[in-house]
Amino acid sequence: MGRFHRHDDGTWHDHDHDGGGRDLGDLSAYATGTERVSVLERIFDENDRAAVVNREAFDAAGVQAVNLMSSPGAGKTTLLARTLRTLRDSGVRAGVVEGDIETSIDADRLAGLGAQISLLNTGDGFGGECHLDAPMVARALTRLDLDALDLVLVENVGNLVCPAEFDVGAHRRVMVSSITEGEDKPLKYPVMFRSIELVLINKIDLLPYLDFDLDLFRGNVAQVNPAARMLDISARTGEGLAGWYRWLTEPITAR
Ligand SMILES: Nc1nc2c(ncn2[C@@H]2O[C@H](COP(=O)(O)OP(=O)(O)O)[C@@H](O)[C@H]2O)c(=O)[nH]1
Ligand SMILES: [Mg+2]
Repeated sequence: MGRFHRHDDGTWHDHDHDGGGRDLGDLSAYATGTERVSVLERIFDENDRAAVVNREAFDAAGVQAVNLMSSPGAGKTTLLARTLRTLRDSGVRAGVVEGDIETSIDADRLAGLGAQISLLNTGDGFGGECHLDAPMVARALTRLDLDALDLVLVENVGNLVCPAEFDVGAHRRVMVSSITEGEDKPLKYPVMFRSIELVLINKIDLLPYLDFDLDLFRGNVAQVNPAARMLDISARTGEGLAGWYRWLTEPITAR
């Protein structure tokens, strides 16, 4: 599943080879015309069907699910660690699907914070995929007791391309973009920035040390996704996180 996937430039990519991936260009070496289209449609159909099943499982258990995406190192796990503590203190029962190609480093960092954690290593039987797909998340959900949860946070594999293209069955998508990554990323990765409803602009504590132009970045986000909400945060200091907790728990407290 999820072996071929679509890139922003319309080419396709094969990731069934020791995690490295192989560029297939327009796939003309494999198939042509309607045959090619049907292969790709089948892959996305299969993912989308599994995503619907995941969402139904969340809904049946009254769980709100959020897909958290970013490039590697933007601060997803740091943010999650802080978030899990706050959720625990406010009585929100949280679970995490922790997606990484290899290692349990992040899952270990999130242990002991009151949340159920289900680790998914895509290098472990999933071909080293650069993203989570819905069937993988379905597998991870078998290790969570959804009936005992209010919220599931999915930490996707760090990547600004692949995760945007796979619906994992979450209700909402959010990305962390740190100011060390530069202002141009919304323009370079528009599919990702278009796929989300909230951008957490992270590492704002580093602003005095960088030449990052916050207004330029915000303008670039708005250019590719005018509806996107943005929040300046520091997962390190906790600055700006009140807005994040409000966004995260709104659907739960509104019930
Ligand atoms: N200065 C600063 N560093 C941060 C912040 N958030 C994360 N980091 C650091 O960035 C690095 C990568 O963070 P991590 O949470 O592992 O990112 P992930 O790969 O997206 O999960 C770590 O060294 C964190 O301590 C922040 O808000 N400010
Ligand atoms: Mg991480």
